[in-house]
Amino acid sequence: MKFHVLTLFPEMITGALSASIIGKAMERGQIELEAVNIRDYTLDKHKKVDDYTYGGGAGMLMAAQPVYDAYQAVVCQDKPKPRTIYVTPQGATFNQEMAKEFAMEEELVILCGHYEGIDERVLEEIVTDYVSIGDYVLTGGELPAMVMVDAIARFVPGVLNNDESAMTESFHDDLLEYPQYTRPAVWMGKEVPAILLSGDHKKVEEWRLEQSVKRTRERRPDLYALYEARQALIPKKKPRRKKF
Ligand code: 6GU
Repeated sequence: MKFHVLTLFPEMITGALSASIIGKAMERGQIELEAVNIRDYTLDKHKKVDDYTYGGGAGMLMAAQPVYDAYQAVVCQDKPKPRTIYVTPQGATFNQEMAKEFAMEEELVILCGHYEGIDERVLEEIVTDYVSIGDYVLTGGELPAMVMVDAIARFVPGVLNNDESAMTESFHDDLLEYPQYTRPAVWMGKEVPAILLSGDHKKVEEWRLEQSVKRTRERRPDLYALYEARQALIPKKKPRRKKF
């Protein structure tokens, strides 16, 4: 899968995403990441990409021309238009389902805004999806773009190893992860729950599900309500969970 990130700060994107699991996936050729500097496409002789807003008001706006030309440089004329995400607090809130859906695309363009935003006309022309990462305002779209690339790339086949993907796919829907422990068995006087040392796999699974349910109820009542509603619909089926 190929990501094209249109940004004024390409080094932010490539720097942060070349480490760890995503970096490894790029080395293996499972994902490609191209950060395109919108400034390289301005026709302004001073390399300016922003301008004042019509109608007045504070702040500057990214002009349509450099954004459109950067977009044209990454899309193939003979292929259908790729899905193009504009990262904006005015978008729909990003979630795991959206990550999964975007991961089915062969190519994805992610547009990062700066200043007070981007001229509406170029957005109308190229954007297919308006996506936010939550209800707070950041100084630019780069961090949200990185968040999305990371979350989407995890769903590309081969990016995660077996252990990592088993952790996400094989448990029970809508529940948070249970608490986990590693050696030593006693740390600062605190003991690992005895059941985890018992070797009784059935008991361990029951304990983990119980802990997941308790944790979800306490920390994410919104998710817990979903879980309960789903359980009520499928009373006979063994509960399944997925990790967040
Ligand atoms: Cl996608 N962009 C900006 N600038 N701020 C945000 C955001 C996006 N999502 C949450 N806050």
